[in-house]
Amino acid sequence: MNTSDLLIKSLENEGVEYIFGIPGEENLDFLESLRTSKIKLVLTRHEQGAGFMAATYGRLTGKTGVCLSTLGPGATNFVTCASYALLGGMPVLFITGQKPIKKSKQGRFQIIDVVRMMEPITKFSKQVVDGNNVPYLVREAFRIAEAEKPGPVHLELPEDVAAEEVARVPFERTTVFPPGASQSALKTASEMITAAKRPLLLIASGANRHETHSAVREFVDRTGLYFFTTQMGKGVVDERHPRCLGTAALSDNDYVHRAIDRADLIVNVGHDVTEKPPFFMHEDEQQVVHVAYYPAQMDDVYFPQHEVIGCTAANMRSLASMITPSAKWEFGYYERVKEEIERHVYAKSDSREFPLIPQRVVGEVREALRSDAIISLDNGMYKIWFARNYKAHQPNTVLLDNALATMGAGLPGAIAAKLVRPEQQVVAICGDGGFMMNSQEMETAVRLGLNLAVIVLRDDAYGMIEWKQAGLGLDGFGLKFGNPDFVRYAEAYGAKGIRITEPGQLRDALRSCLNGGGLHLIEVPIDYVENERVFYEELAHKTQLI
Ligand SMILES: Cc1ncc(C[n+]2csc(CCOP(=O)(O)OP(=O)(O)O)c2C)c(N)n1
Repeated sequence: MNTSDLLIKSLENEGVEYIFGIPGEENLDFLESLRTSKIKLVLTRHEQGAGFMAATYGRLTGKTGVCLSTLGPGATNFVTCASYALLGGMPVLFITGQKPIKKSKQGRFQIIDVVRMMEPITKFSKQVVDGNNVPYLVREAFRIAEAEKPGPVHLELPEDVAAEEVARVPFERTTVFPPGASQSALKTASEMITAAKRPLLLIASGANRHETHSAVREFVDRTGLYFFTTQMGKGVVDERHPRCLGTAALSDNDYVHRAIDRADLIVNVGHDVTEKPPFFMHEDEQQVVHVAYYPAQMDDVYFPQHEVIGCTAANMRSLASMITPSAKWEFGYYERVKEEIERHVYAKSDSREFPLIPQRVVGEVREALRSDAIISLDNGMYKIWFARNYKAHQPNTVLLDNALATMGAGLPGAIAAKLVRPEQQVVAICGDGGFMMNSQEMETAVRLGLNLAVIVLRDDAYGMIEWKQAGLGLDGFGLKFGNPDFVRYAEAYGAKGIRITEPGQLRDALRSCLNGGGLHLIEVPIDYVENERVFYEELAHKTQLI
């Protein structure tokens, strides 16, 4: 047995099902060991796609996703997806190759210090210098990746070490149960919540992990609190819930912020400051109780006055049992805000305008999909509209990145989601800019025979930046581009291409694509005229409405 065999055995021992990636010549020993393993190789068309897929696997399963690249240029392609996993809290192991470290005839060809490159963007980055270290290095890497806050880890396997004979066995996998908070921390929190006049619950990304959602749902039901979510906390509790105030897709000044501004105490479950702020804390305005696996990072916009740290599910259950709904709580104002949200935020989802406006796109997508369908969003203007207007019914059914907020992850994320959840409908939703950053992964999806729909929202521009440019009163410049014919582009990959030409077609096309098998690209012309009308004009006047 050589080191590569032992590494593969160790990965099997950890329960790894897939390795996403692109091998180079430095990985050939590893590839040979993988050939006879039960782990499946998902060959991708760019290392970035592989990293996004592995991260999404980790996000959906809680188990470490694994991806592979060669040294130098393959490894540098991992930088964006490692950063995505780091900020987004997704467990991933990045394995990279390297030239022989003991004796090499290639000078410095292709060599950069990958271990150091990965250090600031992973939780753990090590070179395997001796095959005998593989059992502990793999165990340590998986433990660190999966521990809260989950994230990326990196192992570099040099070519000569990969080929060395070894005689070790993998370490057993162990489970570490995180402790709950102390009784006094829980007691203080429950007293603060009970004593508040208008407590409000914020559900954030950390509550979308480890089955925490059932504890959060119990908390909502037992206490009767109103709640809202961050973008990455969508779906922890069904957004059709009568006390759901929706998602803080903007950091301030939306309808939901009327409720936030009136709250004298916010119970903030699973939030960390890598997510774009769902609201800005201001001194003396309200108190925040931070409930999470790990302590809050203090920031100018986030400085909770009390923290309940440790197993979030256990802590939420304890809090629910300690809090008796108080007769002093006043939720009448939240009720009115909720009515306004239902009236204004979801307005125009039946608009007949064409090109479609974002509200109509969101409306048709929601109508077409089952409750457990997964949407995987890329980054662009439509992400704000989906975060704000799309009601998620189940946990982890809206995969979006509100942490690194990188473009290019929508399609790879959808591919991984379909592999992990083959029974669920999966749709990638991308802008024409973000889609073209990793559109080559359509070939991967076709080769894997996945039934996926990819919606490409076409505005022939980097629309989100146009919106910001206009908001600053600047002239339009530098953000328009041309596009391929998306229908023919899809066909060139062996996928089906559809162009939407009127309202209503998107919903029907989506339904038939998801019943029909195979990969479908749906080009949807979008008009972002509503950005300015809603986000600049309507919201500027909304205070008069409530
Ligand atoms: C990799 C990367 N590059 C640049 C950005 C900055 N950025 C954020 S949104 C955006 C425009 C996205 O355009 P598109 O995908 O066409 O979606 P649209 O906003 O037009 O709906 C850009 C350039 C980013 N977030 N990620």
